[in-house]
Amino acid sequence: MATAMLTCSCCLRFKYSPEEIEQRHKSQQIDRMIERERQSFRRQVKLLLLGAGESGKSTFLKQMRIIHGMRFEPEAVKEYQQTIYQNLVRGMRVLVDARDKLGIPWQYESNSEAGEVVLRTDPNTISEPVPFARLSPLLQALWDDSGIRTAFQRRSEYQLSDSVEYFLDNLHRISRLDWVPSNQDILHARRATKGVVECVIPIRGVPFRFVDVGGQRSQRRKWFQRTNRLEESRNVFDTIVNHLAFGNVSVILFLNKTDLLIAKVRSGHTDIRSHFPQFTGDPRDPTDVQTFILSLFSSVVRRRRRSTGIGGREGEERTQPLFHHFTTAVDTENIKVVFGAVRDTILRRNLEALMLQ
Ligand SMILES: Nc1nc2c(ncn2[C@@H]2O[C@H](COP(=O)(O)OP(=O)(O)OP(=O)(O)O)[C@@H](O)[C@H]2O)c(=O)[nH]1
Ligand SMILES: [Mg+2]
Repeated sequence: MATAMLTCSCCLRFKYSPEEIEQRHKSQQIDRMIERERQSFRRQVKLLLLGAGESGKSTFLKQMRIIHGMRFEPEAVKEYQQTIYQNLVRGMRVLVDARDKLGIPWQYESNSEAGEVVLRTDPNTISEPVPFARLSPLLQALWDDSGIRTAFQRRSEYQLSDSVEYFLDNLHRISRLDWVPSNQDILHARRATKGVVECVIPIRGVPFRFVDVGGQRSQRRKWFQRTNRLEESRNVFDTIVNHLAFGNVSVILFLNKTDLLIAKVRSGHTDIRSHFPQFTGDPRDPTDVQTFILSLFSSVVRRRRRSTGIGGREGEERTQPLFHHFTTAVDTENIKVVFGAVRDTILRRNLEALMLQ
């Protein structure tokens, strides 16, 4: 067999014209390219980011870009800048409205007028540095008012975007006419994902295809009336992990917003037992609360997941371990460490699967 493949070039000279040789060469090149593509497609890792709205899926994807050295294009940075101005105006409108509805008095009565101005401002009209800089002294005065701060502390009683505090604390810097959003600012920028966003990042020579699926908004509104965000997330996880279509898929659970959870538990403003009376640990101990939350999620895994054959016989029914990580998606160092572990596991399994083929 090996001898049949040893085509000597002197024979070719007699059999084929130079054009034919050139064509054969080209055709071989194309074959090799197709094979390379096929190999790369086989090795491709597809990562679906699923979860409730506002849980941090797009933020995780932004981190993937940052960590793997993919810069944000100037146009994208400009869009984030506009989003951040709007996040700030919207956030303050929610706070002013909440202060009023909760009946919290102003610290300085003069801020009542500033509140009115902000309520009358359409966030969509504030997308450029100059109009934003004009409005920002009012935003600052309001943020400094203890009435607004009290309303902010009671944010669990209404819906306020998680990044509002970060942006208001950085208002002075953001109001400068020459301000350009940093990576940290971009990570906090909040814009709901519409539809599906895909992004391929080569990692250690393997293409990772990240698919970011926007949270289901229509259902979310329904959920707000009867559940809290944690329950909403658990419902989404239940649907995914027990879904037939995902029987063969590895699931990694990211319990995100660890920074906010720790701050909340330590602040003493809320008590997990008011939502989950079955909690028996110390409500002021973040580790106790995290262990409990993890058990809430692992307890919904009903389906015996189908083994892919790795570490077990092909088609054998067995429960796959549930990998989990507590994450803070806005913290690049944290995501670097977590993703490093996830990446190594995925690449190892990928290699094992290829060797079994
Ligand atoms: N403090 C903190 N904020 C976070 C964290 N993860 C995400 N956020 C913020 O939470 C908000 C929502 O995050 P997104 O990434 O837009 O959420 P999503 O899951 O893509 O939401 P949809 O697109 O609506 O499905 C953004 O303002 C983020 O900056 C986190 O770990 N800690
Ligand atoms: Mg999103």
